[in-house]
Amino acid sequence: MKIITIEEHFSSPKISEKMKQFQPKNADAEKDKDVKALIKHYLPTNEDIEDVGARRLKFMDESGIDMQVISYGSGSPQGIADPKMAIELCAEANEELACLIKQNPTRFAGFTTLPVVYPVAAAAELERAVKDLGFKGALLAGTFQGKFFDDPMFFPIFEKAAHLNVPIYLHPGIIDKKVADYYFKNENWPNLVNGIFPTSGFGWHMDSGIHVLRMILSGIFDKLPNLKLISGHWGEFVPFFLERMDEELGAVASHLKCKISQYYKENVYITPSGIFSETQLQFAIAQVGADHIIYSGDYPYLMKKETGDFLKNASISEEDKAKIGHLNVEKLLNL
Ligand code: GRE
Ligand code: ZN
Repeated sequence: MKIITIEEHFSSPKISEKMKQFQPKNADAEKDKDVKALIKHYLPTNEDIEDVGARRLKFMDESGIDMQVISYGSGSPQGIADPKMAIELCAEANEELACLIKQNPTRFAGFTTLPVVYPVAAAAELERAVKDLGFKGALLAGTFQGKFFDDPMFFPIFEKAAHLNVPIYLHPGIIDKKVADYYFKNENWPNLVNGIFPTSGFGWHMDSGIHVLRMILSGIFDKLPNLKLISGHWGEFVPFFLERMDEELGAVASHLKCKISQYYKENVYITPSGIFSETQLQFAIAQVGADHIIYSGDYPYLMKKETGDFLKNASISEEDKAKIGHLNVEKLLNL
């Protein structure tokens, strides 16, 4: 069975070098560096994340993956606050990835990175990336400096995505420091816990689930009914709470045309991001349906040899496996 995964990352050594100038040079930056050093063994090697060629293909062949849809990983130029630099570096990152994808167009496809600080330019870059460079959508990593994308200033980006009929992947990213400190910090815990709890251990997943809910509550899907979002990690907790939100939040969200769960099931696709749990898979099918699940492995943050086998061996119908493995994504991304 054909398998396509869509939350797979790369980074460019050239862009990483240029990004150094945007890193804050204060006490927080020093602390950030400490945490980064501590979690280093959680992070992929440069060899793995920078390669979009033989090394990645070898992993894909060994783990049964036919195609990866690749996006910029952490450290993406999306976060740059200077509009000119953001526009320049995002364009450069997109061109570099497009060029790498072109060398193996049957094995790789891509999601673009966008200079969100200047949404009109981000919309233009999305159009250029899709029409001229062959990208299949965009991936937004976290918030923009603590600002969620339901803020009306970002509307042009989503309007363009809907117009081009391409999805936007709302991926987790570093959460606001005040939130991280309030929920996830405890001086009595080991530093490593203080580094992972607010990030990949829980915090940025909660943040990303809230992000999708904020998009729904903003009413954007009434304005752009064909806008499609993708949410990783089996929907970042949200599928568990659809009934509760319909009852409690839906009752007061009279500005919305539909129930929260209806938007979720119609406008959002969820992916495993390498969390290969049969319980989650069964629940996701029951809750949002096999038509709204797409496969993903989160390479190279996770490099699980069982990526292909998990889906192939799952106790679900062959029809659902095909939908999740490739049919849904082929339709959504027009592959
Ligand atoms: C991810 O893409 O899921 C990711 C990062 C950075 C660190 C860990 C991680 O982008 O899982
Ligand atoms: Zn990821």
